[in-house]
Amino acid sequence: MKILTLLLIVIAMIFVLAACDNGTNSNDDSSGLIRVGFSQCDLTESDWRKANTASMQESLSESNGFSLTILDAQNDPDKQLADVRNLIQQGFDYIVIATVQEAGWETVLQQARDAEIPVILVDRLADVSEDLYVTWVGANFKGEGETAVRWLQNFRGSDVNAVHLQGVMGSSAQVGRTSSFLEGAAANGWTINASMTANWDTTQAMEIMQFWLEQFPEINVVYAENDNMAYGAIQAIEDAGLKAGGDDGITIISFDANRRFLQLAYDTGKINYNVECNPLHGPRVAQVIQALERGEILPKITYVDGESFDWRALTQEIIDSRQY
Ligand code: GYE
Repeated sequence: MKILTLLLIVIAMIFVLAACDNGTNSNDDSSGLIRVGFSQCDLTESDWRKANTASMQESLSESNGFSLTILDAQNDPDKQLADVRNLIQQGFDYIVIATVQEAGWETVLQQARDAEIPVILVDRLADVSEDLYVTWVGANFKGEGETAVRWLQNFRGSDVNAVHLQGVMGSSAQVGRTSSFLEGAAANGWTINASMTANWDTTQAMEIMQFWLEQFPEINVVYAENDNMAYGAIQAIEDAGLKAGGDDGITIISFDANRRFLQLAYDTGKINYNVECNPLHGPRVAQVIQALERGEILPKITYVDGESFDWRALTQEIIDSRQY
């Protein structure tokens, strides 16, 4: 009789233990770390992106209580969707995404919601209903473009005969910076001879600029949507025996304000105006996750501020103080 009673107790205990572990929550992390899956649009696309990734790794570290997994979409929108589905299947506690493109996210973000995994958008937006992500941390790209347009108005007035190097088409930074430039050109009667994507890349920008310099000999402005493309345009301009920047060269407008390009502007004047876009999103994302862990409700948008730099106002002290 005693054996039967003992057996019944053991069976009962097995059922009780099974009920405690619902088995579906693969978020259980024995280390007690918060598991974060980060889908980065492209690890190597630009100086800005490398700084952005490093910031995420530094903030979402084990010493800060996180276990971070980063997947590189290599600027392939389809791969990024597959990467995020992979993160959903692995049952991360949070999924962070810097989208390659704003379009195409409705289905996969609904799958994340169905899996009860909060999604945080960083840097780039997704064209979906707001209930599919917890919050977005990034810069006001349209505002950045408006800042550049205002400076160009002051510097050149109506005398703008431009070419326009765009980032990856459909990415939030490209969408915002492009729309402001097109609106500014229309309002000021500026000529934009051509707009084309160089995918944030120096070599692609140099090749496109070489072609444009042959097609449009009167170019006096390059509007480049990031530093790496501005640098490619400068190389093409100088290879053609022309002057980039300064008071009397082809005016170069850029975005991101990475340290090494501010140094170039300070040393040589080759980038006339640079609008900062802060890539150091790691601390903000860590704060967002910790707030969510405390059950706090967050605003849908958290803009990060940036400065802008006229080459004539730069100092070595400003450059040395830059974090990226
Ligand atoms: O300007 C570019 C990067 O989304 C703000 O992407 C970011 C942009 C940045 O590759 O350099």
